[in-house]
Amino acid sequence: MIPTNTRRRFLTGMGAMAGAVTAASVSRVAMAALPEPVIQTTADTAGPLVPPTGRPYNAVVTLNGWTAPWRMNQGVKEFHLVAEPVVREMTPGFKAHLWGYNGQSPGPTIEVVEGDRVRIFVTNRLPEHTSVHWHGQRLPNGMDGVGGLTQPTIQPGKTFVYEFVARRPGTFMYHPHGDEMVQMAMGMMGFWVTHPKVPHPLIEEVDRDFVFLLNAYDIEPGSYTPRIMTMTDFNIWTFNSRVFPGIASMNVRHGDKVRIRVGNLTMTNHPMHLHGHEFVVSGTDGGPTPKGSRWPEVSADVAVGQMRQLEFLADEEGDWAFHCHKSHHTMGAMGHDVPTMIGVDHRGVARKIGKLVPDYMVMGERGMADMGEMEMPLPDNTQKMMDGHGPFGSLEMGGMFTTVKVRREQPRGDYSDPGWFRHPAGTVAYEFTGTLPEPTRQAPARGQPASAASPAPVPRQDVEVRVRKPAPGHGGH
Ligand SMILES: [Cu+2]
Repeated sequence: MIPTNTRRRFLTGMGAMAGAVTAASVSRVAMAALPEPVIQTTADTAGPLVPPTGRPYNAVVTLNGWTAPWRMNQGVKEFHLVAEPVVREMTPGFKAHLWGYNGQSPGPTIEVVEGDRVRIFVTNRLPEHTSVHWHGQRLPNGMDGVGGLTQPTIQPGKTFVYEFVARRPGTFMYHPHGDEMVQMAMGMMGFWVTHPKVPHPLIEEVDRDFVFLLNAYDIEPGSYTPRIMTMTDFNIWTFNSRVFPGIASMNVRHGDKVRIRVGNLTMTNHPMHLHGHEFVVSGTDGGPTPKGSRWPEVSADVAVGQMRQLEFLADEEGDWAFHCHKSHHTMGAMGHDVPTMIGVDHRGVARKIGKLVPDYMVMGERGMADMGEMEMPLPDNTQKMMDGHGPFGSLEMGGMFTTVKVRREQPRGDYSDPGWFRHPAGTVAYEFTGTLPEPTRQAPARGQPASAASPAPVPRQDVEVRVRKPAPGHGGH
């Protein structure tokens, strides 16, 4: 493991970041060498990396990530990626030992302009070989990064150079194509955005452009390193290797056009769902979608290996949930072989077991919502299940979940978190405190449709709970 405290803290603000890409500050000797790799030491969301030179564009913001600085070297944009073991804080109190690039997992977002000639140095500090595949790019075959097929793999300690022109504007990603099952299970991936060179008929200019990757890990409670052989039963579901409440909110100004670019490098699909607004899928990793193919949605499935651009007008104020609609993917670490206990009253049993096992607790007899509230002893370094809290209490979310915060007072270009929404008086769901009438239970008269029956009240019956009892025949024990 590379100790993070020995690393220079390169990035203290946008000024420092801009400095790293100013060619004038690089000496002639340094120009002949590789660009110095820039290492990120936090999982915070860095602001947009406004290009100091070249064509201006509206820079993207990577959720709980950052954008790789570059240097211009005789007309070529040079980047330096370092594949290495990293310690990733997935949420405060829970760290994972992953593999990534330049200090974090995922690696830095690479952001360029259509037509840019790009040179990427990749140094391998992993204990095994790797390669980098530039997912979705048009490029010479030998730059495609498939170890064994288009190049020899990059051995530990070696540096390879990839060079190509970013021909197609759009939404891309990068990941290894050498021992990729292990290396992606360990967190090796990153985002890539190519902005159009000139206004494009199918690529709208937006005010805010957020990017992140979907990833999943299998980390035993109390441990640090993902199990790499897991194929389907992951327990940590993340946006950019973060779990809610560790995932940053997407903070926008009321009336902003917003684009959210999502790529999926997990082993299953994720229906991404936005509250309070409708979006269109304006593009995929294959390019912008034709206008005639766009229809309003509030959920869009992102299948394995796919990328989607979701675009909408943020015209409703509030804190709007944005999450995977598979409920298991928003609730966090748990065993799934827990029996369903809803409706089973086992208080008496719990008291008896509690005398023998003081920490014993009953789970799930009224549903699982209690999990979000309770203080349960957990091993160190464990993602708490359903740990997120909001202004009205526990959110019972702990995975692929965040919010889009839409505010009138959010300044243009300001990405800072405005805090929780203050709802105007009379606009929050409230408790009804009057008396409840007895429910009317309809019994259709014989030979009559239910709608025609007079609403004769039916006496209330308690719900029957069937409890499986042990079969007889154990008398001999
Ligand atoms: Cu999901």
